[in-house]
Amino acid sequence: MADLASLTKHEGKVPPGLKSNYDVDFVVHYKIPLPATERAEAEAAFIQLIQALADVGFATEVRNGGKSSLLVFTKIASNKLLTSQVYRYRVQDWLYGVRTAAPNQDLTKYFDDEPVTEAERLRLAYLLITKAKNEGGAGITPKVGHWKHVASVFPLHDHSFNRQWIKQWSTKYYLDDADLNQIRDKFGERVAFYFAFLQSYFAFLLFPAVFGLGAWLVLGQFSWFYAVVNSLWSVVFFEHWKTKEVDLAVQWGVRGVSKIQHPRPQFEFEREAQDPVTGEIVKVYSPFKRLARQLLQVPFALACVVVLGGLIVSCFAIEIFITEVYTGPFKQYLTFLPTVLLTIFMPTLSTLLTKLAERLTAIENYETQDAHQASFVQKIFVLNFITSYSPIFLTAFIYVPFGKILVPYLDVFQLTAQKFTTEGKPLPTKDWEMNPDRLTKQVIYFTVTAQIVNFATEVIVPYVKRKVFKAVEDVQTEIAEKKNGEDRGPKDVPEEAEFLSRVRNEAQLDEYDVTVDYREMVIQFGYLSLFSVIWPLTACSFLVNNWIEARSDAMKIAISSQRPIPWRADSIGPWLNALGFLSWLGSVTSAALVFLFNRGGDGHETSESHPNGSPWNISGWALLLSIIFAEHLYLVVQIVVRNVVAKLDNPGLQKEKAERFAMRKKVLEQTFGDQHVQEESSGPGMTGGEKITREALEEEAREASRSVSGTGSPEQMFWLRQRGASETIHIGRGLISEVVASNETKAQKKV
Ligand SMILES: [Ca+2]
Repeated sequence: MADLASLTKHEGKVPPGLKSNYDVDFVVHYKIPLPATERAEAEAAFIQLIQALADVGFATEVRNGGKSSLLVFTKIASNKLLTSQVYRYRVQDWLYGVRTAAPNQDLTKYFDDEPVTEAERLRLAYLLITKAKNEGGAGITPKVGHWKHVASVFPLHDHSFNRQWIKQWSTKYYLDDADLNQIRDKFGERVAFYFAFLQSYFAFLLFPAVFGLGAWLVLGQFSWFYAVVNSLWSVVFFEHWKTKEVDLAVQWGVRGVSKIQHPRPQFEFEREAQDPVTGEIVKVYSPFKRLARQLLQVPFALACVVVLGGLIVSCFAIEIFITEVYTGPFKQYLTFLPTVLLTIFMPTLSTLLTKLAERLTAIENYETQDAHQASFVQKIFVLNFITSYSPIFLTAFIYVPFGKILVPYLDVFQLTAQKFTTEGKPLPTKDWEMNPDRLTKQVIYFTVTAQIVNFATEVIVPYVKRKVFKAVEDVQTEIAEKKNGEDRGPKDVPEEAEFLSRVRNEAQLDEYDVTVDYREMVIQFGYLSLFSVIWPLTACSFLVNNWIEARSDAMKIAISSQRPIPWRADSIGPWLNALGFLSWLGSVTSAALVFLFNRGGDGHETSESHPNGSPWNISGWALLLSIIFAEHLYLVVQIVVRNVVAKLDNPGLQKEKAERFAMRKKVLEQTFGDQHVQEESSGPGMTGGEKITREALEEEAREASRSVSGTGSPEQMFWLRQRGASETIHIGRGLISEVVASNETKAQKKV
């Protein structure tokens, strides 16, 4: 903990860059619906929003958000409320075993020893905004149900930090612990874990990169020696990361936080029942019903295989026909046909299936965010597994060994094409011969070209898109201004104008989703583990790519995303399983590839032993492979069964859970007195002292305004424009009617 304290010490003072954030904790981006009919409802919801925020102890200020929206700035109004919240959550951490020592009862001394970090403050503020009302929060769920007009709730970027961060990283070869700790302090452990994983993986890639280069020069492709070493490396990396993950969690003081679950607001319970052990009222949803819904994952996986697999197989077949059989006119153009088909259909189908995966996960109705996320990640992994690896599987295990039998069936294309030609003449074709370079070329495509394409779609495309949108918008505004002869931009107070335009900009950015980045890296690891025996230089390509990846992901967070909410995490979560699975599958595919493509024994394939598309060459190894596959199939079944069984709570575990719950409740009661009996409920005010009410907060704000009147710092002035929730509501309603009215006049002008 000494480490943690020293890290957080300097956070107590506000660094100069943060000053420009006007002490804002969170910004609520509130969209105003344009139809005048919805005005009353939007206004009512806005009033409820401000009231809900004020009730849990937030000071609020409202400003014009541009593009018919409002920006509601919030900050935890009093230091007392903040420290009480922090203290409460730290006690909870201790009860869950996340902290080894109980927080000191002497609060002043305690917060001197271990000050509140920025990430901690933001996390607690966010929980206070989003937690359900009966759990002491404001119950605001962005985009969901009653709060559908709340587009997002986001913290503001610390721009001076971001600038320094990007500058620092782009001039460094290697990221050390201090760099990761910085990420952790600013963006929370969840994001820090991603970068820690990326860094570990990058460091581990050095070995296969050097070894791969050597193998490529000396051993050639499909060397059994390379396969064995590569499989061993995968296992060592996986096991190393498992230990490293625990080590980091301990260092960061978050070991076990995954046990503290955040309830999902969308969870629907069947009934409320009394817990037999604790007597607590708990929300119940039948685990068997859930299991039945979880079983829908099987048809989902099958649908993915059929839809995506079907598309890939068709494009694959068309490609082989055009490039390897067809010899007629326009061949050079037709070669692009499968690529065009894939680029059109693949993203569309992937998006559709991802939506379906989201839907399925939602109806599985999980109680907690973590369980929901884990289940979603599982489905995403299945989807990406198929799209990423099936083309190579097809070539290696279908095209090469069975080509001689299957390719003649591609005459289907010839017959189809013949119907459309006027003469009905057969298409010019040649006898098929297997293309021995096909497999290698494919692997190079996925491990080099596709990585570059990924980089472009991840960083460059969104950047250009935003620039273009902005330019178009500027032109539109200019035209509108000329036409109407009036200034349509929001009228800001000059000293705030720059700040507000920056916030409006941040409100338009995407939310950062660390899942996307994990997916990219885990899938990449799969190529190395599964297929690098085909092309041993794979790791060299990844080494270069991942150096850039870490920097471009940092830029993605700093420039093109809203600042992430600093969630905690004690591991990379469900991706660990995916990693273990790929590392294991790698040993199977590598062995199969070596058996199939290299039977020379000395690592140098000879032309007569190399498979050439005729299955008659397959003999002994087929038997061996069947045995390996059968044995591994057994392992897969075992893992699936184990997971299913583990999901069904058994009575012993339930009892233990209930007893722990009772213990925590008792300690909390003793610590916080009678008024806060429920463990998770933590309204403002505690330790039996005076209760923090909205009136008291407003009074505090008024008093502060008297003392600074007109001479305060920009921050103080910012928060004093609207004194108390009622003024925020008043101004906000005014802004809403302005927007609705200007929309109406615009509509009339058009008519
Ligand atoms: Ca990335």
